[in-house]
Order: sequence, then C-alpha cells, then structure tokens
Amino acid sequence: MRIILASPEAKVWSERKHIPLGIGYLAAVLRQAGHDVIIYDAAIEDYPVTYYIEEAEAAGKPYQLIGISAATPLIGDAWEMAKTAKRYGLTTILGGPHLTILPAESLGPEHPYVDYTFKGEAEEGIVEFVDALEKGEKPEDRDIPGLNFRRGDEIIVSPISPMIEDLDSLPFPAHDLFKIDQYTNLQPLTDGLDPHARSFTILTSRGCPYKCTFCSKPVTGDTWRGRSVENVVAEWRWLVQELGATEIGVTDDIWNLKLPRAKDLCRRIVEEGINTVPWTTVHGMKVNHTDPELFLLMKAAGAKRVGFGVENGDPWMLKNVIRKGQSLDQVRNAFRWAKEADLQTMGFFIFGMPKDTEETMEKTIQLALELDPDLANFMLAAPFPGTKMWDIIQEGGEVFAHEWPDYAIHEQKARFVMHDGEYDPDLVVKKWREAYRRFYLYRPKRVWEKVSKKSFWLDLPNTAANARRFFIGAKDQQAPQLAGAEPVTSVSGLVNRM
Ligand code: B12
Ligand code: SF4
Repeated sequence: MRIILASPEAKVWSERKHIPLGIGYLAAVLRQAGHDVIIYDAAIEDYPVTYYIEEAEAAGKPYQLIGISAATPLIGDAWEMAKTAKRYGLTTILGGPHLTILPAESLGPEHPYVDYTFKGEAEEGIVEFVDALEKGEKPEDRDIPGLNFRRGDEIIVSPISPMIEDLDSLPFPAHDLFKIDQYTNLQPLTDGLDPHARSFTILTSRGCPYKCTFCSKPVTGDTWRGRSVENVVAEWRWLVQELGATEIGVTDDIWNLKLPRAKDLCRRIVEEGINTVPWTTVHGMKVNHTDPELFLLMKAAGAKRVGFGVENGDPWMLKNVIRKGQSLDQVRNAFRWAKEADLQTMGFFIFGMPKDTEETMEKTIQLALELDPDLANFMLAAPFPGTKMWDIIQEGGEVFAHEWPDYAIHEQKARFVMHDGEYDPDLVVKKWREAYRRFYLYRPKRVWEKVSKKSFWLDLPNTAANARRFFIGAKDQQAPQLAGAEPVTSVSGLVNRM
C-alpha cells in the first residue's frame, strides 16, 4: 500500500526543527512489511502535502492512506491536514500523544474526515491495520488494541495498545526517509541556527518510572524499557558512518536510569570509534542517576552538552508539588561533575507550578544563577490533560487555556489560576520574564559571551525574535482571565470548546 506518514505544521514550535522519530519508527515497520512509505513533515517542507498527493495521482500511483501524528498543541493542524487528504479520498488515521490522551475527541461529528485514531505505541498495530485495509477488510473487525473508530453513531475506544516489551525487536527508525538537510541543529540558542545540519535523534529507551506532576508521557509511560547497548551502538554506527550525521540528540525520557548501562554505552561508542560526532541529551537527563565517571565517559564518547531538569529552587516545591524525586544537592553535584568533565550544561526550569509564590520563584532564579549553565531554559507551567498537575488544578483552581495551541511551550502564557489566595498568574509571567533578563541580560560576562560568538551575528534575526519573546513578551502573555476568559473546568469542557 502507498502511505504518507505526516507531522502537521509546527507553528507552535520554534525555529528549531527536529525529526519526528515516532513516525520514523512507523515508517520502518511498514517498509519492512513491504509497503511504500513517504514521510511528510510540514515543519520543513517547501510544498503542501497536496503537492505529493497530486503528483502521485498524476503518476498513476496514488496514496491510499495518510497517518498523522500529533502532540496536543498540534491537533488543530492535524485535523486540517486530515480534512485536506480526505478531499483526495485517502483513508485517514491520527496517532501520537494527543490521540492517546483523547482518542474519541477527533472522531466526533465535527471531524468527519478522521476515519481512525490510535492510542499508544503503534509499531504492531499499524502493520495489522494496513494489512486489513490492503486486503479490503475493515480494520475494526480485527480487534486491534489501540485502534479507535466509529460504529454507526457510536465511537468505539479500544484499550491502549500494549507497550513493546523488546525494543531490540524493532527495526531502526527509517532515518533515511527524512529530508535531513532541511532540519536544523538541535540547540540553536547557543550555537547559532544551522539550517542544514544533519541532526539525527536516537531513542535508547522508552518510558520513565518517575512521576513528576507536570509531565505528560501518555505514550511511553511509567515503566522503563531499555534497548541493549549493542542494538543502540548499531544504530549509532549507521547514523555516523552511513548517514553522515553532524549531530546526534539522545531524546529518551531518562537515558541514564541504569548508570552501568549508560556507562557501557559510552565505552562502546569509544571502542567503535564512532565518538566523532557531537551529541547532546536534548531533553535532559536525571541528576540523581549520575556520578563523575559517567560525565567523563560521555565526554570521551563525543558528548558536547548535557541538559538537566532542575525545575524549581525550593526543596519543598520539588518534593511536595513537583515530586521530582531529586534533591538540590544532587542537582548541584551533577552540574559540577558535568562542568569538570568539560561538558556544556543546560538547565530546565519551570515557573508557575501550583503553590509557586514570589519567594519560591525567586529561589528558582537564584538557583539558575548559582548553577550558571551555558543555557538556561525557563518555561511556564502547562497543565496537559492527563497529568497530576491537571488534577491538582481541577481540585483547587481553574484552567483558562481555551485552545490546544495555548499548550505550546513557546506560547509562554499563564494558563491557569489557583484559588488559594496566593497564586498570581500575572506575577508568574513577570518572574518568568525576569528570570530571562537576570540570567542573560543583566550579567556583563553573559552578554559578552553571547555577542563575542560569530553565531550571534550570523543568526541575528533568530536571536532578535528570541530576545523579543523572552525579554519583552507579546500582549497575549498576560494572564487571560484578566481579559474576561471563562475558566475551563474539565477535559471534556475543554474538548467541547474546540
Ligand atoms: C523528541 C521530542 C520532541 C522533538 C521532536 C518532536 C516529535 N514530533 O517527535 C521536538 C523537540 C521537536 C519536540 C517538540 C514538541 N514537543 Co515533544 N517530545 C519529544 C519526546 C522527548 C520524545 C518523542 C519521541 O520520539 N517519542 C518516542 C516515540 C516512539 O513515540 P511517539 O513519537 O509518541 O510515537 C509513537 C506513538 O505515539 C504512535 N504514533 C505517533 N504518531 C502516530 C501517527 C499515527 C498515524 C499512528 C497510528 C500512531 C502514531 O506510534 C509511535 C511509535 O510507537 C517526547 C516525550 C516522549 N516520551 O514521548 C516529547 C513530547 C511528545 N513532546 C511534547 C510536546 C508538548 C511538544 C511540543 C508541543 C512542545 C511545544 N512547543 O509546546 C512540540 C511539538 C512539535 C512537534 N512537531 O511535534 C509532549 C506531548 C504532550 C502531549 N500531551 O501532547 C511530550 C510527551 C513531552 C512531555 N512529557 O510533555 N518534542
Ligand atoms: S519530567 Fe523527566 S523525570 Fe519527570 S516523569 Fe517526566 S520524563 Fe520522568
């Protein structure tokens, strides 16, 4: 069967472009099953998806199916793409994190162009699904876990697709199907934005046993499944030796959960001589599963930069509200050891969790200044449906983010209020912006570090856009309740507004 696997327009994301690895995995299993697959990532394409659909039709080899992936802020774009594809007669299926949380929403009467949705990891389910379509059968008759559909007026939501136990049994993602030259490097804020970097990403494990209250991990879940070191090394070798990677991003939820395994991986990368390409832990690693040796081994294996989720500078907030499962001393140690190993560091900090006050947010800023990472990423808390944080707000506050794009991290606006008489969404935005100013602007050493880099000047438009967003802010970064927005009180309430 001829299939398009697509990631919809990513206006919600920044100028940074990363490959959508989930559909890379699906492309690999479908290709292995003999199907003809292309990957369409709207974030980097020069043409609309209709160009490829029409071109294939004109060549007498039309696409029959489009599979679209969506995180929550992208769901509107996914619907638009499905609507377009339906006009050309393609069968449409949507999957990814948002569909795993709210599988029925997209099958409602307002989205008649969505034929199916999928909940959970789909490497097994999609092959079965496509096999049914190809044989002219109805996939809904095959009882495929994870597959959701309409039957008459009813929406049938099936149990979530079981997680794949043996990740080594999967083929490597179809990295070769991505138009890799169109993606940027992974950390442009400090490197300058290379629009033609060959930046690949790799997942060495799936899932995370921690339960941070803000974290939405509907697909990969609360257990941890690691690939064997040899399996990861084989993929790494492919990226370095055959696909010409110039940068590799490890995008696991927690790649270093098992310290000996993490060290083994680094040792094997060195032994194989594939430590020539710089790599980063794009989304961070966990501070309490590190030691000095790990960072030295990472450096030897070619790592350039490590990121850590720090979140908050107040121990009570960390333990009781965020439930991060790590102490401030562990944070300090990890930063120190990483710097001693001559690795660049990134810190991720969240502003505006429930119970955050002026004092706790000030402690967060102080901690960022003390740790002094090369890159500090300050984010405003976003209550994704399905998280513990969402429940906490339902019990003691109100969400006023009405549209799914409001959940984009880079949208950077206050999204909820707590009714405890202490939580102030406007103060949250103020402190968040203050953090950027105090970290990047008000320290002469920092400013000099920035402007003395060639990339600062080469990448001036991007730098200026980021500066405007972080230091000055847009009008809509004020708390929306001030503009009279109605609170959203439940997931279904939120869904009905769409
Ligand atoms: C790498 C990553 C990125 C990268 C690449 C994005 C991408 N599309 O892969 C970058 C940095 C660009 C990114 C950006 C964003 N991300 Co992100 N990202 C991740 C991360 C760490 C890993 C993703 C991954 O590779 N997962 C592993 C693969 C195997 O899983 P998967 O992608 O979900 O795909 C599987 C299933 O979902 C399913 N599936 C997926 N697509 C489809 C399609 C069809 C048709 C079917 C049938 C099935 C199916 O099958 C796949 C294989 O099993 C996850 C955390 C996580 N653990 O998932 C967050 C995560 C997905 N990101 C998240 C968010 C919020 C975003 C942003 C919206 C941030 C923002 N700006 O606000 C943007 C969206 C940009 C975009 N275009 O998607 C949230 C999503 C939460 C939610 N409720 O939607 C997550 C879960 C992080 C978190 N804990 O909060 N992200
Ligand atoms: S934030 Fe990181 S450590 Fe916490 S649950 Fe999510 S993936 Fe795990």
